[in-house]
Amino acid sequence: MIKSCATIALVPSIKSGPWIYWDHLEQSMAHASSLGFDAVELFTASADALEVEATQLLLEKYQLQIAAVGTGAGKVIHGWTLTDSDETVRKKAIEFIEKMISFGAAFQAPAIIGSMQGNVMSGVNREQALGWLAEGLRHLGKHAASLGVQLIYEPLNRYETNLINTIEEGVLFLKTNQIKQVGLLADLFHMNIEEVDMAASIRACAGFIMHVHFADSNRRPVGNGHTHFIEVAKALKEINYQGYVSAEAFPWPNSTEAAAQTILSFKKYFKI
Ligand code: LER
Ligand code: MN
Repeated sequence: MIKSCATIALVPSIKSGPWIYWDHLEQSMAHASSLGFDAVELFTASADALEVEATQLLLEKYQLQIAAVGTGAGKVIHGWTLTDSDETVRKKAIEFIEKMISFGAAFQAPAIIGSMQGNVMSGVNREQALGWLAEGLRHLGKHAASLGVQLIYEPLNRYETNLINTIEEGVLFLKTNQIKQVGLLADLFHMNIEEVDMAASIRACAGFIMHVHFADSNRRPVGNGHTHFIEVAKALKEINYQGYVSAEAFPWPNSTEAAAQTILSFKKYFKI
């Protein structure tokens, strides 16, 4: 069964980002729950930004799961990535993500590595950067597996990384480097920019897709752009995808309407 999810960002310094809810954890959870969402995806400043027990109580109160936790704050706040040319920075990135994996594991939720992958920096050759990425993912994948959770790697569009831009390249990278404990995130906004045929790519990556970011072509909530969701949903059902479609979209025109539009689209494409 494919499940619904909405993103909540609790990092004030990145206010312009593509997240449905902002600022207030409990209010956001209450609203998501009232609309019938199954889960929330959290984007926090650090692994200790939220108290585990208090968060657990909120999840019970609002009958929600945590679908995943984002690690991007390590880059947006501190500038750390897994492919920085400076070894001490790469170590900080690893430590930050390890803690986020442990935080997520308290809720049986996987961590996502998106912007923390970084870029091939000037002065670094591509093989070296991909080598650091492989090393980092292998190490972090083992940490996640030791805690009984998945680790999810997210290819991003060309304006956000020059490492890996399509999910098919992502599968090839994981296979070539024998990174067995890591799966992929199919972000439908990035895929709309990079893939030749979104549905065909989803079929080609069957077995690797562990999480989906649900946004339209312009990154507005699904239904406000021109992506062909009938085809996308058909492909996800065909590969027997059983995870979340998580709305990582701009809160357009505002959070409450964005959430309502998302659940409407979720029902339209996945509940038939
Ligand atoms: C960034 O564009 C993105 O899609 C996030 O999920 C990764 O941090
Ligand atoms: Mn994403």
